[in-house]
Amino acid sequence: MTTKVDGAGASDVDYLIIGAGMCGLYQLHQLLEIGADVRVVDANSGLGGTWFKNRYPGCRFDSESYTYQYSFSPELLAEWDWQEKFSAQPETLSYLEHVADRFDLRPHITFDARVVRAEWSEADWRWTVSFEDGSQIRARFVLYAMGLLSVPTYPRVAGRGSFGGLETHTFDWPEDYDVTGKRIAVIGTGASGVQVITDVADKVSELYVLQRDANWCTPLGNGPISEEEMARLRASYDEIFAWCRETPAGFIHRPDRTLSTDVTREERLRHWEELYNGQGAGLYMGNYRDTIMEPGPNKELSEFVAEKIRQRVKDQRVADLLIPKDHGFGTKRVAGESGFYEAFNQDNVELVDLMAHPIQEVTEAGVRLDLGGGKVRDLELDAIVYATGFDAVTGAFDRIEIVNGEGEHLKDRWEDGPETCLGVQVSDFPNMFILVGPQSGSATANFPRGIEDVVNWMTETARHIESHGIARFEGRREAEVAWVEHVREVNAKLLLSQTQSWFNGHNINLDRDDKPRVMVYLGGAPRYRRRLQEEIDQEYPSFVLTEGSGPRQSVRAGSAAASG
Ligand code: N01
Repeated sequence: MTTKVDGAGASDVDYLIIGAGMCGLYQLHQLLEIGADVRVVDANSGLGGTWFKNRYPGCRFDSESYTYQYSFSPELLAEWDWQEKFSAQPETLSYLEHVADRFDLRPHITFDARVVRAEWSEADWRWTVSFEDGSQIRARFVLYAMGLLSVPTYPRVAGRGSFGGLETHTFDWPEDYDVTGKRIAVIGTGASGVQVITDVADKVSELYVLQRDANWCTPLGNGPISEEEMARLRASYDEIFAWCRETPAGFIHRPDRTLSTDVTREERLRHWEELYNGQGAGLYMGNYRDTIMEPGPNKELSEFVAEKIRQRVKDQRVADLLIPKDHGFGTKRVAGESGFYEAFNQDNVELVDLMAHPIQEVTEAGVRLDLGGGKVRDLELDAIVYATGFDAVTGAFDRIEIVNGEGEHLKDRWEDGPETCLGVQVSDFPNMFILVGPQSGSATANFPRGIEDVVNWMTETARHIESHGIARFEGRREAEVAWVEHVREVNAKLLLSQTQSWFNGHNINLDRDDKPRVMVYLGGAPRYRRRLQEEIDQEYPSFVLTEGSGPRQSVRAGSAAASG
């Protein structure tokens, strides 16, 4: 199937995938299936991406397990039993390892291979990809599958790095670290912080939760999956995947077409009570749709959840601090929790309000808080855990020098925010495909569901490339401008686009300015899938495809053979 390009310079490989996480593994499998010449490289020493790295206590996903798996293989679906409704990191990693073994993917993956530079040559239409150790691979096409959340960020506080005990980001948690009896501070109460805090609270001697802004959390409703339940789920996989294909975020939860104002307050509250006590992200994703679009309904829902926090936390001063004041419920990603609020009822757990008492510095013994008026408080600790999030979406791209034929760096191009052609390419960066990145529908969906859409599109596109002898594939600038505008318009309909979170490119831990960026696509997975399919059906009108074997032909092909 693979047509080797016989241009000026030979390639080491036709398709180079960067990242051996959930997306990269599936793309590898699909390209092997069509007989493509493909290799995966990953900076880590093992596969799994997010699930390889995040080993902090309590790490799990908040998608229902049976929706967080590949759907492409009936045999795989038949043989894998999920143990918990919301699988923890070790089980998810085992699943991905099983997939790699079952489909014999490992021989095609190179580990410990951190990409530092990728440079496009106009002379022979190849990417030269350079690694940290100085080695290089030349590829016709480079496919980026590096994850949205693979570059951790740390607070810019004095003394960081000088602490004598364990000082770690959740992303880099040392798996063999035993928290029993330790004095620990966790900085940050996003999804990662909430999980680690809940998990360690009853094991440590002292737990200090250092919170800047509070985040909304709802009960996850986790529990074991019995054999009978597993059999029932397995028998329903076709319907489950078909249903997830039609929900905006690829979850089993789907926004209700009913408006909250269409029902009585009594009915609303009853419905919210059911959703709160149900499973997963129902209150967030399966609610009356105006609750995430209109400030009034959102306020009422926020008050409902705030009251739950007041009921669950004994000390009302603490409860009040745990109720977000800067954003409404569901206008940032809501974290699933399993006893997070009850942890604050324990004597060994203290919530520290960083808004009132900011961190002055990290010392050799722990964290020094600024109490104001020249007073300080020293927290003596064994471990400091930064649950402070990521340089999300574009961070992994920024870490690589990606240079086009004009010598332009992608990082510079994206300085004021990323611009992509349908989330899969960037104009002037030919033969570079983005599988997971900005403005892609894969990014905000239940991940396996979202990436299947993009990988399936990429695989069809690779088929087209090979069968039509395409040497160069490049997003059109006008299509890019139109896509960014579309994403901006669609996103604006949701309150999510108005808050300060990684969804909108905010991260004040970074040195760059904190203005909002069009990072993610909130138009929903079905719409995104249809948009990508249109490209296939209409022979890629948003892209310039050049047939031939290399630049010499392109002179002629530029007008004659370029399709679309
Ligand atoms: O990161 P975050 P995360 N000083 O950015 C605080 C996925 N995920 O790793 O709100 C003090 O959400 C920051 O405070 P504030 C999921 O997609 C999924 O928790 O900015 N505090 C916030 O509390 C999620 O959205 C799962 O004021 C600082 C926290 O750190 C994404 O990962 C589980 C600070 C960062 O929260 C990221 O989640 C875990 C500073 N200088 C993660 N800087 C599941 O599927 C930041 N903070 C369940």
